[in-house]
Amino acid sequence: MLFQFRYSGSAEKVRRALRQKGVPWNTTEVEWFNREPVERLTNQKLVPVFVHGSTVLGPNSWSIARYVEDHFPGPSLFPNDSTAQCFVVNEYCEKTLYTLGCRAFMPYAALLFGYDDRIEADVKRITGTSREHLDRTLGNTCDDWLKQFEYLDDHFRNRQFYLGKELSFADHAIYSWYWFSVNNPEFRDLIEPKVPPHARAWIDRMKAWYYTDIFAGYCESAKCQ
Ligand SMILES: N[C@@H](CCC(=O)N[C@@H](CS)C(=O)NCC(=O)O)C(=O)O
Repeated sequence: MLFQFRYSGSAEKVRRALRQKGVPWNTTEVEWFNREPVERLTNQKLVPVFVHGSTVLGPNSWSIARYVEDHFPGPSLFPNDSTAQCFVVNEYCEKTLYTLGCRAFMPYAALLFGYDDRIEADVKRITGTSREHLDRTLGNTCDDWLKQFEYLDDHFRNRQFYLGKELSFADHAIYSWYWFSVNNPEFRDLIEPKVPPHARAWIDRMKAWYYTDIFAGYCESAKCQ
């Protein structure tokens, strides 16, 4: 069972890891303003949390991925001895790309969470600034994302996936924060025409392999088997 916000980039990483391992799963959707199900279980308010039998993991997508790798058969999330490489990439994603993702997505959050006075405080806590400022500086956020793609574009010129020929958790880690960002339609319209071609091709491959549409319902285990 995966406790998630369906729009969370960290939850998307976990869904993709489960999908790669061929593990069927169920989800419990946690409401932004009522986190009781996850609090009851873990005494804290963040997702993703993964429950397998009596094991409760999270809120940390890396530790969930490690557990899934060790407890289920199926293609490795860390092929060819790449655990350390994937770890380093994931750390970069959880800092740099997470920050950019929140700047891109949070101006749109109220529309998804439902408007509530508490949203301003949450946006401030998570991004350090106001929704209005994030909206006004969405173009800068787009430029900062494109800077990440400058190197990645070159990297993907001759590689199908981050490590080369094989899909790994590094792909899920990078892609999931891009996916999170472009769930804000205004941000998507800004960045999509500008993503350089090799990065674009990689995004399209990631998207074709697995896609969570947060507006048309989200991944159910049935769809992922
Ligand atoms: N960053 C952790 C997960 C913990 C976390 O930051 N969770 C975010 C989901 S994107 C969250 O629950 N945010 C809600 C909040 O800050 O109120 C990971 O590596 O997976």
